[in-house]
Amino acid sequence: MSVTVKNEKLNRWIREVADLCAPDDIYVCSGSKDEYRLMMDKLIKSGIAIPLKKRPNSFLFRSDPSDVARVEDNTYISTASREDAGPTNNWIAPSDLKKTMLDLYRGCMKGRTMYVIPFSMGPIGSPISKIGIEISDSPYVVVNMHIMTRVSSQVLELLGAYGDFIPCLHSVGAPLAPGQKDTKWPCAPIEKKYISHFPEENLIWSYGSGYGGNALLGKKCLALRIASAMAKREGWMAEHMLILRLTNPEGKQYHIAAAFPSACGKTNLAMMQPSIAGWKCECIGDDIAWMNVGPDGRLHAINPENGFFGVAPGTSYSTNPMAMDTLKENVIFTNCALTDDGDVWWEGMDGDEPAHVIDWKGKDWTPQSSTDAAHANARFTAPASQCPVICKDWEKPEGVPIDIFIFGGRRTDVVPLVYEAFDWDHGVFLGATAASETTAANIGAVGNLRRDPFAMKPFCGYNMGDYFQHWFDMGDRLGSRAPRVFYVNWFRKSQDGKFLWPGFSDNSRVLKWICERIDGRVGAQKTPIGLLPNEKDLDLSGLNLSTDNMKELMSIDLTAWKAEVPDIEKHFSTFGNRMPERLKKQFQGFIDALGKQV
Ligand code: OXD
Ligand code: MN
Repeated sequence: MSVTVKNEKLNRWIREVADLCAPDDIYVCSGSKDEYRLMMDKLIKSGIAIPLKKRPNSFLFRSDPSDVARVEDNTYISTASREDAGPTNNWIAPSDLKKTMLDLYRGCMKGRTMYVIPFSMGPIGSPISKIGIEISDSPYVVVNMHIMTRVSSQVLELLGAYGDFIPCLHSVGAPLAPGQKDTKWPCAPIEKKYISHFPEENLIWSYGSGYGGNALLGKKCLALRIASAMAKREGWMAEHMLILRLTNPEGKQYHIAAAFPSACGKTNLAMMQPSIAGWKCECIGDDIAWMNVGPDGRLHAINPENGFFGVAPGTSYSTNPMAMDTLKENVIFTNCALTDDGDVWWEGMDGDEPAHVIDWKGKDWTPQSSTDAAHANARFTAPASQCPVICKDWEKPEGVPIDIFIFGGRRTDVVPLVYEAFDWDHGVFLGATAASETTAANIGAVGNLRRDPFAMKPFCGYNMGDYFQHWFDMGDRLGSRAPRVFYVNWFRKSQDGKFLWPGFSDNSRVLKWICERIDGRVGAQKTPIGLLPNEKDLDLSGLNLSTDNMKELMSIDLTAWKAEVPDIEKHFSTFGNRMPERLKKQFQGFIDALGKQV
């Protein structure tokens, strides 16, 4: 049953949207288990959700083949001045963008129900949490939001009559004429998709896509793009980072926040089980960190999400056993393959390839088929609380104190396995120059190198030059209590194209070195790019890694690094006068250090 709304602003907004979008019905969500079940029942009846015989309370959805990932080219940061959105964002003036989108929204929910979804990013009632209301005409969005955020009528109670919230408007952009039969995945063509953010008024408007970050507006749109702009204004940080707790054999805890571009193994690292004896790793979050300076002067992080929206292909008991155990029940799968015995399957799963499945497009597939059975960006939506290694403190309202920041990306060459920044400012330089080969998480070419500063290029809701300055400002506030900064690359390959580092649980060896660095237990070699491990300090016990591999993993090819300089210069030049002087100084220092090593 639809919940009664007492909040004035919300009632006004619901009326405005209903007048504009003309839905057949309005339903205000309570977030209850019954609501989830009823919605799923309807989705099953209409053939949209496929219940999985092998996994209790779990369902498979198939999207339209044109709607399979985030659409960065159609994503906008709409600020009054173009400069405030900056060179990394698409920009249209708010009045023009609103005019275009209002035309699209007019009548766009005809034949559909308009769902009003009250949700909290972060534990309900925590001072760090933010309340959002998503209005959407997609029942798929409702059930996913139930898992990914805290959807609850308690949120409405918290709002009371006059409380404020972040309005997130979403439509799949596919009105139905009277009697028209719906498709299984309604959406608009690419030229009509708009994922728009108005950070100056904390407002999100999304139109035309039903997939992931385009439609589940609490995640990338609110918790990163809008939140990053709020964080800049209010003196905190909203980052594209996993959060984990590592405990050493003596019981000392270290909290790590790590930024990697999409589909670079963040979920795997967040749930990693160390291969080295006595070390323990617990997951706090796998994608987003909100961080505030605490009363102790340290940076405290919370995970604003409630679930994992992870990339399925490549996930297996060998790459991420804890994710596999998280996925046993109560999961929504999207664009995975369906096995003949009623389970999901994807490329890279354990065991033999099945002899036959129904692929993500709903067609028969056998190992002889020339296409993948699951889409490369097929996803699972799973409650974080189901993860066997979820940290007991993951919902602590005050968050966990961060000791270590790690940046990284997917680089087949040039970048060594691990190195440390000389200091905070150098760490900002490492974050600002981070680069990665592109993946399937975004619509576009796969495998090109792109600069993805702090893994935030697609998610920073304001000018990235100002974002860099914000990092310097936060460093100044934190002083000696600031986390230490490291850079890693798990993806370096040998000349013959093989990965040089085993990765996954063996990444714990790298994390161990990082912890030992901050405890002052190990030294490091100073190189032009940063501080590298001394040869004997990385714990490689029990690992059958040739010395040649290790040498190559740690090697610094100065010619290759010098070749990066023009690209960094081009990247930095795009920020014009928003480029912080301190970052220019770091860049000059890097060039000078390389120059000295001829
Ligand atoms: C994600 C992404 O889905 O970064 O987390 O694309
Ligand atoms: Mn992400």
